[in-house]
Amino acid sequence: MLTIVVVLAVVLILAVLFTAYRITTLVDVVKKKKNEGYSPVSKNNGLQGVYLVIFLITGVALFFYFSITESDVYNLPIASEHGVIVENLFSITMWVTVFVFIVTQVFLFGFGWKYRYKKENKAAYYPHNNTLEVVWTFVPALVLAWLIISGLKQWNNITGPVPEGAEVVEVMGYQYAWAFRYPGKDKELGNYNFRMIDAINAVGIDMGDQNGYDDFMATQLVIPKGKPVHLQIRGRDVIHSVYNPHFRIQMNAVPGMPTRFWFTPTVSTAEMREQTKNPDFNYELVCNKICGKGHYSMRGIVTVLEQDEYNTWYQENQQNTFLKQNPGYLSKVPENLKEAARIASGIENIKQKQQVTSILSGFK
Ligand SMILES: [Cu+2]
Repeated sequence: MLTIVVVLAVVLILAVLFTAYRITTLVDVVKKKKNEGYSPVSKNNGLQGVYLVIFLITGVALFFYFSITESDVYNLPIASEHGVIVENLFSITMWVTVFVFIVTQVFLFGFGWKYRYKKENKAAYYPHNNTLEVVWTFVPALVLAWLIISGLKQWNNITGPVPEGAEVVEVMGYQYAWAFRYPGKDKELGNYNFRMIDAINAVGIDMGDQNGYDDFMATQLVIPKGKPVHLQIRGRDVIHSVYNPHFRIQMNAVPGMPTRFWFTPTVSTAEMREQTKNPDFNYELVCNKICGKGHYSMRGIVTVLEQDEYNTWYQENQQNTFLKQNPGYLSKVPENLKEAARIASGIENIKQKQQVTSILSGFK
């Protein structure tokens, strides 16, 4: 009962308000008809039309001015194979959108000026045009489909099957740094287990998996030139993003959902230093997600080496396996794998051991 009363009251109040509004409008119309100088728009209507045109011309001029003067900032030299294709896709998309942008802005602001209120103007009645409908549905649909399909092709390529012999590196983003894990001598990354993550075991190397005993960690991403590099990406706390503009690469690092892609660097750090005439140049691996208050400090360094330099670097670093650096973690290795872990990690030198056993057996 109460609900009905409330609803009725609301309806009645609305009806009263509406009637009052109608009456005032009608009174206004009657009053204004008597007033000859009446205009439905404000006095500076013409001036506002001119403002629109000034805004259009200044906006478009500044858009081109900044695009041209700042082009060095966003047209960084390309340093990967697929970067050339990405750049091409980007340019085509850019030109298509620039064209559409200019045309729509001219219509938007130009028509605002052209069709500004004039007493003698009368609106034309133009309700429908089939040809126009078909053209502005199909042309954008075709252009967008083509842009998306050509982008998808490239996406499928870099996230698709990895070419044989690719270098594998695990990249772990966390608040606020990157951790890099290399597969070590066996070129096979060990499993990980998020329960194993702690202050030292940054990526959570699973001590139950034999492939992980020779894995080693690096403070920067070192990769060879001219060889496919497969990045296996993880996030530890929030979403981060692996980004480098020179390689034209970017991929989110998502907790609980490993991501990956592969690419082939084509310009070494040394070559890029020459090309940019900057002896301090370094490729950067930056986080492209605002991931927290320390986001700015997620600036990693990527070093691209010639293949032989890379081999030397790898051989030197594969001695420093995670387990050898942190032998305390041996206690987490299952009993039956401890011997294998000691040997694979280099804690125990297998050759020395063989020598000792053969010498000992000689005494028998
Ligand atoms: Cu981050």
